[in-house]
Amino acid sequence: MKRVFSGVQPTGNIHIGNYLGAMKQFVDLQEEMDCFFCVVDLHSVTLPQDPKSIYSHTLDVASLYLAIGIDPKKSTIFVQSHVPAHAELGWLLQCNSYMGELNRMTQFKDKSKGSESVSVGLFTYPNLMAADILLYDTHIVPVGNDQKQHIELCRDIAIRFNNRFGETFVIPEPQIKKSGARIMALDDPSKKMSKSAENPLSRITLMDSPEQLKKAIMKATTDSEGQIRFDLENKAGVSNLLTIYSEFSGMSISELEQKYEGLGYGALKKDLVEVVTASLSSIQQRYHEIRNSDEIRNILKEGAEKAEQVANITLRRVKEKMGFVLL
Ligand code: AQP
Repeated sequence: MKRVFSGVQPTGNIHIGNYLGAMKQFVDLQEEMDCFFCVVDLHSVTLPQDPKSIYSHTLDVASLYLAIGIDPKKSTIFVQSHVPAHAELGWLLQCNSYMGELNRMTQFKDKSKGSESVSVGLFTYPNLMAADILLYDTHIVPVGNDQKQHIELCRDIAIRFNNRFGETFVIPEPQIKKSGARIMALDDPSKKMSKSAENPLSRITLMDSPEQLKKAIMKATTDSEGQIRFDLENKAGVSNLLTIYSEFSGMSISELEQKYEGLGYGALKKDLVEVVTASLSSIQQRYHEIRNSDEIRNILKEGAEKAEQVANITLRRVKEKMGFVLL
């Protein structure tokens, strides 16, 4: 059976970009593959974080995994820092990768831009991410478009390691959706929707009330043309709204273009508010049932035990190949 690994950082409220680009795929994949879904808390401290916020967002993300339909009987749900092998393999992979290749990572350039002091962890983030993936002999990594470059680096590191030390790692493939893999910010469709963007109206989070999401959608940047058609280059804002609408409703973009022919942006936005509100309300209901129950901690404990068993076998194999004395 093929293996799947993916993770979400507890760096803020999960937005519809995280959901449509990555998490929604997790639910389908668990039916046919052996899935490991992680809350990647060690990644979240690569930028300064409030400890209270990491604590609560870690439990939020885990609860959302369940609320969107990930079944802990079918998939392994766990927290990265509960499995020490991630940090250990991360170090070994740092020693098997080069400054030059990490320097080319666009996420590092974007996230370090304008900061006076940048953590070493932000620079070596791709090594930890490679460790996350490679520890589980992962075949498929479902992610949004922004993680494509990191997965390519993970593959390069794994292939190089296999060539140097002999067959050790499974070489993973990214799974990036054709539509919805890069949901753009509502206030500025030239930027991707992000948890940490300053303007809360730039995103819709899975926990937004109907009033909050209505405000963000009705204020979303469009253009002055007034025609509802998909054109990424010239109409990025409208195209983004059509993508979100299509992903939540299941209607194709061309069906939507026909439906709104001759109508204005107000009509499109008003209907989109309804579609998104309806989709999020069932997730929110289940989330509130789970978030404050004991169930979530038990699931994370079982998940960590299962993940650790698999991860430790891979880590031992790596250390053996590299010449470490094993007891
Ligand atoms: N805008 C997006 N559209 C589609 N997919 C997206 N993802 C992130 N943003 C979008 C995908 O969501 C998964 C989890 O992301 P992450 O927690 O690793 O965070 P990130 O990629 O660094 O982006 P965020 O959510 O905006 O967080 P911050 O603000 O902390 O950087 C990944 O599969 C990602 O591709």
